[in-house]
Amino acid sequence: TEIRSKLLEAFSNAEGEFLSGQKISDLLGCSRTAIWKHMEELRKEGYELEAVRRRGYRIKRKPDKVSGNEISLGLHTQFMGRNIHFEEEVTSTQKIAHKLANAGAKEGTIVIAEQQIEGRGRLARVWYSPKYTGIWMSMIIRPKIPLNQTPQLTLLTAVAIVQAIEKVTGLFPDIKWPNDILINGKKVVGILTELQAEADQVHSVIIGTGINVNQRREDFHEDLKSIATSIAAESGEKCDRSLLIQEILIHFENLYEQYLRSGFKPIKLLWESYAISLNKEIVAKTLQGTLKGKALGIDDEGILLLQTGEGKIEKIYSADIKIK
Ligand code: BTX
Repeated sequence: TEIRSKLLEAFSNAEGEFLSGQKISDLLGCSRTAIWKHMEELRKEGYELEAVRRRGYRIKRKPDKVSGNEISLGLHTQFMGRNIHFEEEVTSTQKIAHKLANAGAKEGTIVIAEQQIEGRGRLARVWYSPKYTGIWMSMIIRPKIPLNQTPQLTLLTAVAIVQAIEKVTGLFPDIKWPNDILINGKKVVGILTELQAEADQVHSVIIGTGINVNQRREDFHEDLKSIATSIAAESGEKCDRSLLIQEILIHFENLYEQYLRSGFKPIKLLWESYAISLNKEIVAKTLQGTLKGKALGIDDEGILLLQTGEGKIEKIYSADIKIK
């Protein structure tokens, strides 16, 4: 498998161009017969390969999977996704990420699965995560920021995902504070940010993202049909999940580095450009009760400001909101 990952790395660096058999065998330090065997294995796993006399090999298409190989091949990040923990089926990628974070996993480690059987949303709600059609991923990061700033990371993640979806699909998603991404008014993405922290020190932040990618409309549960959608259902085209993951990771990494350098201000501006709830009448359901008013915007911490009456502004830290 070490040869295998070196081989994929070589193809990744070649960016779709041909690699000669000689070059590969020099790089990997093994015979051309051995290389041919590895190429055969890749083909069996669903890679579409092309071999041309005198030019060599190239990968035409990756299989529609999200195991580590498909994500690593062509990934241009420094640290995001450089360690990938993949499992076919898990209870929840969040659970695994918490364990890995505890055990000292490096910043940028991601946990990804083809299916979750106990995928979860906020407040122990269920997140449907059916096999092969979505992106069920948790990212581990270790920012040195105060606890009260961590909600900003949810907003930053939302911006990264929207940018990635725009780039890969040409769709224009909207963000609904704090953690929903919608297309045509229906939810395609949910984000769950969890912390490992003590007193005022953040050890790790675990950002779970659930993205409906290739479900057909009829695949959604009866109770989700009216509120949820997928990228493919909206664009009419199947979407390459590993490509979308790569774009999310690179956009996230860029925004996150900017955030660590310059704070939340530049991210806030971007976030506002995608937000649909601003300056609208909304109903916010919080754990303390329901509030109605006009969403004025977010403050510099990422907290929603709700004007509930003449000169009265409430700060909303967490809620489900409905736009009237
Ligand atoms: P949330 O609490 O904002 O949203 C959960 C609500 O969304 C559910 O009550 C339901 O109404 C609706 N819902 C459930 N499944 C879906 C779906 N597939 N598409 C659209 N709407 C749905 C949002 O929580 C945060 C979700 C994070 C999911 C990721 S997946 C990877 C990681 N692992 C894990 O267990 N959770 C995160």
